[in-house]
Amino acid sequence: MIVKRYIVDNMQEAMVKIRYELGNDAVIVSQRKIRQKGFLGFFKPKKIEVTAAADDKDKKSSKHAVSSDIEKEIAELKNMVENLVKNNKETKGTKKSQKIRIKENLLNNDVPEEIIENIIESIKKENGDGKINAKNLEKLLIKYTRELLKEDDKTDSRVQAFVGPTGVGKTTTVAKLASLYSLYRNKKVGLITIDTYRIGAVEQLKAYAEILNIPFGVIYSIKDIPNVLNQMKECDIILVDTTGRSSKNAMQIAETKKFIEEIKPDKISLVLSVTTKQRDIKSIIENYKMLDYNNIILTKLDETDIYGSILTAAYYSKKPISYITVGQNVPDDIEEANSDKLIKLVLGE
Ligand SMILES: Nc1nc2c(ncn2[C@@H]2O[C@H](COP(=O)(O)OP(=O)(O)OP(=O)(O)O)[C@@H](O)[C@H]2O)c(=O)[nH]1
Ligand SMILES: [Mg+2]
Repeated sequence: MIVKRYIVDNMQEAMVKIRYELGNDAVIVSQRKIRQKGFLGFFKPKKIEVTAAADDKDKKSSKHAVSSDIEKEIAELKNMVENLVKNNKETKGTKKSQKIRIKENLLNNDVPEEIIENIIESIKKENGDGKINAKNLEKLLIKYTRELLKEDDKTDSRVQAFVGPTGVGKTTTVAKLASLYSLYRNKKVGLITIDTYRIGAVEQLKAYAEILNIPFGVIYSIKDIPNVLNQMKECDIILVDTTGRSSKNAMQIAETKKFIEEIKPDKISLVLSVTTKQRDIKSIIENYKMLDYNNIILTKLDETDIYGSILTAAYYSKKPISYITVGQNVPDDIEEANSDKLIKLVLGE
């Protein structure tokens, strides 16, 4: 028995290939519509995955003894397929149908309507009255996405604070960065936490400090700040972990702000998980503006295939994305973000 999988545009094409390769007695085992990964996949027509099976003997005999009738039939089918493909190409590419497709597909990907309208407007503006075909749509999308996904300046600021909602991975990210700086970049790193709110939070960061054999300090109240910072005066890099705050609770964020104002970090990173709903990302980004963060770190990219939230985060914050994290392992699962990498994630390869 031979089983083969075909990725085709339509069933006629599948039939031609199956008959030619597996013979007349081949049977179709399954067929399903498939789509490519990433945003660009949404703009491409769906393909069909067809699995066909044939007896080994059938294939050999039929392949060698294709009768002229079958050859004729194949030629006809080929012709049909070519015509179909041609017609398809001609009907695609009108401005209206592309616009509707962009909208539908981005909505499917959970991208907020406002961003979609903005994308369509930019493409319309850029393109004038010209016809949009799949190819220049791709180009414009890449261009637009690149504008949104600004590069981070990547300066290693001395005092860096990490803020964000509960459970997004702030402490884990701080531990990853502490390891990178101390093990790979030979920096003297100090760790500080102001999270004395969640049970076990102090111990969590302290454990990493002990493994890395680096100084560790806890800020219980604002008056501790000068002292704890002073203990770390020898450090090249000081990473400050904070309490997870619900973005809906402005009072809690204001509480963190009091500490941040006194610590005066050189850089504040807003840590966000890409598994967060798009609408929530928008409100987190807005409500945390109170803390005047400089850049964004996106976590848990390993937990999803839909990367629309990268675009959402960049669009609403207008801040660069500095790191992405891709798993629970310290320190391995963190990567510096750059525009090319982010564009690939958002739009697909
Ligand atoms: N899959 C995955 N899990 C992650 C990632 N980063 C962190 N986590 C996990 O997310 C959970 C919460 O991580 P923490 O670092 O404690 O999150 P936090 O933001 O400090 O949480 P709070 O201090 O409670 O606000 C842990 O189980 C981490 O292992 C990541 O990139 N991918
Ligand atoms: Mg934490």
